[in-house]
Amino acid sequence: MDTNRAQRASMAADAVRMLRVLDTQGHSLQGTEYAHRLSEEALWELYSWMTRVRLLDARLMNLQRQGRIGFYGVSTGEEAAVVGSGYALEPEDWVFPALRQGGVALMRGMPLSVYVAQCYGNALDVQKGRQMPCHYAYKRANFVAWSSCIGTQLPHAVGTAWAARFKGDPLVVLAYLGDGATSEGDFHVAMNFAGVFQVPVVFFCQNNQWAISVPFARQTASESIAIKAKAYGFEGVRVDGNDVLAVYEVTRRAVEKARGGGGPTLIEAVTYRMGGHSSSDDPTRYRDPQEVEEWQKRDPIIRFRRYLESKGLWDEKKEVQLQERLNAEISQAIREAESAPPPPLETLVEDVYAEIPPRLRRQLQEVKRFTE
Ligand SMILES: Cc1ncc(C[n+]2csc(CCOP(=O)(O)OP(=O)(O)O)c2C)c(N)n1
Ligand SMILES: [Mg+2]
Repeated sequence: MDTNRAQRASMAADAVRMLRVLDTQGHSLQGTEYAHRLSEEALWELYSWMTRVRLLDARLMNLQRQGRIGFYGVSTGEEAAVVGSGYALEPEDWVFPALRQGGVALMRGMPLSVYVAQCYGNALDVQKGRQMPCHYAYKRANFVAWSSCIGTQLPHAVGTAWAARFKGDPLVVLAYLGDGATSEGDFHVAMNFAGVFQVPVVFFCQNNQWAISVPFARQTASESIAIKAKAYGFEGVRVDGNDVLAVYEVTRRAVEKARGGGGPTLIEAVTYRMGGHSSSDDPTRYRDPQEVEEWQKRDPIIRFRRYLESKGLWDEKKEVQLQERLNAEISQAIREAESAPPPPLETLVEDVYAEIPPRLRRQLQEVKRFTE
């Protein structure tokens, strides 16, 4: 085999086999080419982020159940995919999220109180209550608002990456999607354009096995999602999405490659949606509880905890302290969000026209007469 053919064959293999650093018991796999090189602080930081996301999801889902926020979608079971990929970015990079990557906004500097306020749509919410809950955006973190329409963020991400290439900005765009989004036209349009123009984008697909009630088996007849990249002329990599070290390593490599002018990569992180699709869903109506039990054994946080324990970096006491600290942070953020007023009525007519037209001013006055 010549070098190119050998390289292509190895790329195709990576798109089907699943790359791993830790086994399900948290043991480091020997001889892996994806061996990590993170400091002890970085390992603990990854663990803390995963734990923060899990606790935050549980607390916010409770707020939804109490009728204090309208809607919520957890990323429970997918924390390694979210945190491992987000950790591989630099501050100048851009993120186009899908439904479950709010944790990445936090990792990139979105304050927790602003994150919680987004779910309330109040005056602290930077989007002024105009988005559905869980559709976070934070400009200083280059974290772009998500449209609920599945897959639409992908052409936007590719356009942003293309613009960066034109301008010579050495930034990378991380575009998230779910397995369901791979059946949308926008996915294929984005992949094709990214391949032809070799833009610095990394597509990160959280294959959590379900798209609301549609199982992965009904989503594609391909061997994997990652292999779809081959048709568009670039690399696809399949990684164990519940192995935070593997996710980090694979994303880091893809980001480095894109930054160096090496073009796009499609990463498929194989994971599992442990909860319902959202607070509006009841998964017991369409999926086997045994399947959930099986995946619970592969819980990404427990797996990583075992690894940390084996390295002497985790014990019960540290866990209790961490959870107490995180819960206190979350409580404080909820208190701040709940004490904020609703967005000012003026926001109803702002941000569309450079100058508010007289007709909208009149309507605003009329609304004020009814509400004051
Ligand atoms: C274009 C479009 N079609 C259908 C829907 C309804 N819908 C909302 S989420 C979703 C499933 C998304 O599944 P996936 O991409 O796997 O992401 P996940 O929710 O599993 O993270 C669907 C079909 C939508 N929002 N937009
Ligand atoms: Mg899915």
